[in-house]
Amino acid sequence: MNRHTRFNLILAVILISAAFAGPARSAVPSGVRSTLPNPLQSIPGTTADWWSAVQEDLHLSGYQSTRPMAGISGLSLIPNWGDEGDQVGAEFGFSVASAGDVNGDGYDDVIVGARYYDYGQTDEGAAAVYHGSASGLALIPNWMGEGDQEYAHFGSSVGTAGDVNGDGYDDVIVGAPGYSNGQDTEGAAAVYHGSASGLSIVPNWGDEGDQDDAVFGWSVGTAGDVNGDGFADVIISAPWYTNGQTYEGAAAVYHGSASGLSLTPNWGDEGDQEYANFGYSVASAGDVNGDGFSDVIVSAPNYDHEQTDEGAAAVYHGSASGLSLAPNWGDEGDQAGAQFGSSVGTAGDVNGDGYADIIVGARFYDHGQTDEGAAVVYHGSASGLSILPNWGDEGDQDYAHFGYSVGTAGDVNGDGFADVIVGAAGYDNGQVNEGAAVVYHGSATGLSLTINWGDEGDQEGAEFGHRVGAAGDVNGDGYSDVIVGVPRYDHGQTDEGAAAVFHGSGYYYTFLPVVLRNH
Ligand SMILES: [Ca+2]
Ligand SMILES: [Ca+2]
Ligand SMILES: [Ca+2]
Ligand SMILES: [Ca+2]
Repeated sequence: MNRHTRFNLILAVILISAAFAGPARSAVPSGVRSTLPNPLQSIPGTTADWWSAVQEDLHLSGYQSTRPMAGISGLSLIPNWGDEGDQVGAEFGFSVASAGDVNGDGYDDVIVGARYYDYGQTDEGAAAVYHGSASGLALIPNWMGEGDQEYAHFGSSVGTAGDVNGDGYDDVIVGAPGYSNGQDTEGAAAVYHGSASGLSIVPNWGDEGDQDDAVFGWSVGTAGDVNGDGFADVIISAPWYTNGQTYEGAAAVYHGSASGLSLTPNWGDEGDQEYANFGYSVASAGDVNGDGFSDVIVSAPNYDHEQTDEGAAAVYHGSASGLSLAPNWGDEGDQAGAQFGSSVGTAGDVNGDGYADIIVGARFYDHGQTDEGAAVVYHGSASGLSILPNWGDEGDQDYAHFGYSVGTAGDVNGDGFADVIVGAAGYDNGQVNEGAAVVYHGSATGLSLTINWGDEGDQEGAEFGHRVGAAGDVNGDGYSDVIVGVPRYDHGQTDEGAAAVFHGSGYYYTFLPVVLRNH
């Protein structure tokens, strides 16, 4: 990373409240299906230890390959792009996401957060955006923003905001949950508009938690277009918000318009239970009921309903007037301490029926192994999401924390069915807590029962897969790409962190890499 721009927050506002009707229904399924094996060994022709093979051996701090390297249909087996924090303890890659297409050139761009980055202020945090091109992502950031306040932790969460002002350029959103401006650790979030030349240097919109320890901005992202007005909306959480119950948590949605996001929330809900941490993970759910309005998903991983900290997730449907005031769907972990909802997201449309599906992680789920973790997918329909999961998988290793991160992968193999990606930040396979990420392909009958792609951190404590997500299509070849965060990666600096992007494809590749050097 390098390049520095200033970050100043626009002010204030409050979180709306409404009742969070505790979701009901069944649980994480009793782990059918495959395991989290040695992902690399399950794929023919794999070269393990990608990072040492590609990055360390080439002594690169950033690199970009012009062609997919060895691989099979779907994602490349080694990264096509990577960058590092280059600062001790920066934790670059703590958050990663598609930035959408911020400069409107037809190539999707990515955003990476480094929550403890210092550049004038200790642990102010930073976020960096890299533009896509026919040859893949830029070697150095095209844009960078910082917290400019000690311990603001800017970049703890990042995401595309969608196109909130409808100008044809996607916008980005960044959370700074440690930000203080009148209230200690109230937290803040900022949105930057895209343009033909890229993102604005200064934020175009911002809001704060306005309550001590609310930690507003912990989770941020596009909400899709919940009211169908053609402008994208955003969702932001404050999982330690208190309004009757200590640290119940809250989430808020702001509608877009030709002039940008609303200055006050258009929708909000709360956990209504002490320490539920409602809003720990928030995301667009896609359009799960196919009515043309985007829906959202919000989790409360410490929600109790017969089991302590079993966790819950709730989905709210969009409409011409915005999101429903009460959840239209919900489910729970049904196991003490499972933390169902530790991560949530749209799964895309994994079975191609025209209804978006969702994915939920439960990082401490046990089913044979302690804290192995699990992830489950629910299919959408005209009446909304399935009551029971349609797919699930588990870590099958003590403390693997499978489901630590979850999300759509886009369509990495171009078969018309969306695929999903799951991170297991605590996975061990030679190195303790190296972490792993795996992808499952969609089909007319839903997700694959076995893993179609996987990779590992190959360094003790690297936590590969701490965050995972679709990268969009960064090289414009028609196949979706994915991004993986490795926030504890060391390569010259302890815990500097790294991020890696893998390109999708519909072919079998046997090319040797062509690498452009950064230094
Ligand atoms: Ca672009
Ligand atoms: Ca825009
Ligand atoms: Ca909908
Ligand atoms: Ca579907």
